Amino acid sequence: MANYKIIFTGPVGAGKTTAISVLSDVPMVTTDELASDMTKDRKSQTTVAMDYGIMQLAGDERIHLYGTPGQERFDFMWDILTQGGLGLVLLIDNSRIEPFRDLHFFLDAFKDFIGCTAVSIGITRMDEKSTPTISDYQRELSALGWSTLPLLEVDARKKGDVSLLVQSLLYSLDPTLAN
Ligand SMILES: Nc1nc2c(ncn2[C@@H]2O[C@H](COP(=O)(O)OP(=O)(O)O)[C@@H](O)[C@H]2O)c(=O)[nH]1
Ligand SMILES: [Mg+2]
Repeated sequence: MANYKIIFTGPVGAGKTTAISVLSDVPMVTTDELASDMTKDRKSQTTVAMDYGIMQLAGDERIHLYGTPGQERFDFMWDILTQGGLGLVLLIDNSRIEPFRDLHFFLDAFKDFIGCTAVSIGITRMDEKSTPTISDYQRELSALGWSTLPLLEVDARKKGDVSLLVQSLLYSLDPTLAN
């Protein structure tokens, strides 16, 4: 049996828990607990440890999906979570005040991992706030020297959207993987 591992990251509220739950073929394991700090204004639950789900592919292949804790005070876990990972899915919440800042922060925080694997970027909540646009992100990524990264508008609640994001990650790693 072939087992792969993908890590989902991004700021609190970007849709990591939602994306993993819509993709997972088994009931998702989550460690969401009541938020005890400033994030409680944003939503009533936040991920303090991690999310975990499994995507069953054709044949015996499985992709294990791990979500990082959204809050930066849990960043000590990121190195552990990425070990053995095939690549990273970065979700950016377009409705936050400075989404480009989030983009820079996460690309920088995971640069060592991305450098030896791959990343695909999904911009969420564009239904709530339509700017910056995907073209704006494209320009920003080009300016940062990341012009060839897969970049998609996604709604984390829609399985088709997040599946495409995962497929584009697999495709960028190995065009024969993403069938
Ligand atoms: N309107 C809208 N809501 C979204 C979108 N993606 C996720 N959500 C919602 O945003 C909330 C936070 O998502 P969650 O998965 O908990 O974010 P996490 O903190 O990254 O794990 C949930 O209520 C989701 O249903 C999107 O593209 N548009
Ligand atoms: Mg979460």
